[in-house]
Amino acid sequence: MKKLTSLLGASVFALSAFAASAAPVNINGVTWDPSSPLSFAADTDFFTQSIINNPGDTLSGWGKIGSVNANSGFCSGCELTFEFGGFNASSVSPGVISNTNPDSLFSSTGWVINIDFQFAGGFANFWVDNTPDFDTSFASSTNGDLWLSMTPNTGFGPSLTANAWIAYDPDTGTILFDEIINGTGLAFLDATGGAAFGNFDLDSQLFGADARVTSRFGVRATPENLTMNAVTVPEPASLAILGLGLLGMGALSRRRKA
Ligand SMILES: [Ca+2]
Ligand SMILES: [Ca+2]
Repeated sequence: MKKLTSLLGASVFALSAFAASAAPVNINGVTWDPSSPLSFAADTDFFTQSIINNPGDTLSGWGKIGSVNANSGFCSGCELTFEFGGFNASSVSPGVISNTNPDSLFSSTGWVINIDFQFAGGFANFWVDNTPDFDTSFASSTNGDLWLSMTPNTGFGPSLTANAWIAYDPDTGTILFDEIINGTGLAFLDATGGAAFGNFDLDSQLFGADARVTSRFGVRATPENLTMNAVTVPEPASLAILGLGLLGMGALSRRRKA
């Protein structure tokens, strides 16, 4: 057991040493440096998403990744787009109502209400397209080759949680769901497939998830964005371990010769 532990320790050390010395990796045209402190931080300032009014409504959206590790030239001659969907609102819980909150100044009625959203289910897909055609449409966001597919990690309960200040009409008691002032969202995702699956499937985040996604949305969210953070490796973990195995065999054969 002690030997196994030290072997594992050596593999982890070798793996991280390998990552630290690695050049930027290129997976189907998408390049990034897995050894950067952020490893893989994808950001987009444009995305479309559906509006949730009631429990049972489904959240979906799509868009184009604008930068990876703050580099907008991460996909030369190609584009990385995404879609998400199937996030079913399991609860929509109204809270505080205010006309003095700074967000209320941006409401058409002068009033806002705080709403907590929780979701169940869902999926996310990333597509790399070598004939870039993104025009904000769903079709142009979901063509090309599947780069990464993900499903929610439900270690913290819901598949997605969000909180938003939304315009409120106190005269009629109506929540104006299409007038979102300021919102944030959080989800943890597990990689399930796609060309970059092996680079992401490291269980590096809370609850053993592979990625953490945060979003800001609404008229006061500047910028409106979607950010995904993940720890990645330059090559699929299984290949890296195979490589280590070959290194080990090399060491063994050298020892035999001596
Ligand atoms: Ca496209
Ligand atoms: Ca995983």
